[in-house]
Amino acid sequence: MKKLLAILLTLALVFVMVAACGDNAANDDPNRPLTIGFSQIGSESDWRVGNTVSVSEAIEGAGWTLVFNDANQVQENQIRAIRDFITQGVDYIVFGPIVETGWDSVLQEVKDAGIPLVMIDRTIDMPNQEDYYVTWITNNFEHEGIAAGNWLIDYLTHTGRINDDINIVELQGTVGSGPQIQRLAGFHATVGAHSNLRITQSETGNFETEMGKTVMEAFLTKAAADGDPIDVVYAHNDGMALGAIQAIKEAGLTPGEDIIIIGIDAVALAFEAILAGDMNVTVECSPLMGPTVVDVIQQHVAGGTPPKTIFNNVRVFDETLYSVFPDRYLKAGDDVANRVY
Ligand code: GYE
Repeated sequence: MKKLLAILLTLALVFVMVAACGDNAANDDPNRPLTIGFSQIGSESDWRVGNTVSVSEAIEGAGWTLVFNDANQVQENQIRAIRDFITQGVDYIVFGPIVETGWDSVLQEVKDAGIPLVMIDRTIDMPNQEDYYVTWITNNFEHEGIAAGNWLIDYLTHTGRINDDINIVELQGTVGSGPQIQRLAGFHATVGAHSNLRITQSETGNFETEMGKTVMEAFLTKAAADGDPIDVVYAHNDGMALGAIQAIKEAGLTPGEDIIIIGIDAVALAFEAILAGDMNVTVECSPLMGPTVVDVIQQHVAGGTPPKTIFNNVRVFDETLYSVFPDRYLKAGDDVANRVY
């Protein structure tokens, strides 16, 4: 009887050791093949497409399996995609949140499932949010808004208009998204120091070119009815700035001259518009996060602790002030060949 018990105990011990070994090997081997679920917001802009390509190519380039979902700018779709990733048992989730709030339940579910999350791009707003992701790879949206405002102040100073009454219209991003909230706040705080610089109209264009054009048409109609012409367009992304440029041309005005055009992202089409004289400036916000995503996952899978937050730099490109303030602005023409999105 004693012998049988000893055999059974030994067997149980061996079983536990084998199971533990198998588990450790799976967790500790940094070269094991991974499956990565990537929940993307949508494909609303060239920035977004550039982001999707960068992250997808990097994941596949690392030899991992990519499970991709495009939520078509609908939060519920993102929540559903993340739940599907949990059901499928992916090894990591890469997630760019469309808006700041409403993620508490689903991110708790990810945590409970023990799946590490890498957050990219936009901010979230929830209690103890840092407990829910390994790393957050992003851009500083408030600084982008401040940079756009400072460029305008420098430009108006340089052209002798800083004391004139200036009417600014604003095309906002997706309502409730981090870049919409922070690009608005940064810009308003900066131009707000000058009482003659007034934001006369401000509406969302949902980060989409077509909607930017439609909203700009309405802005132009109202400005004409009020007899109070628009001097500046501040668009929360280049796509909407490009839509506004079309609307301005169709209204018989000259964008870049009659109306100053400010965008954010630094997409290739914005560089073309700046070189053509249709647009005045773009503030860079890099979507090329793929290599950093892979780097973070590789560090984490090998047992390391990657940095909690990784910010890209803010650079500002134009064709006028770069020569006046070489420490603040870069010449668009010098960087046009490097635009990959
Ligand atoms: O500026 C815009 C895109 O979240 C920073 O989303 C991103 C923004 C980007 O659609 O073009």
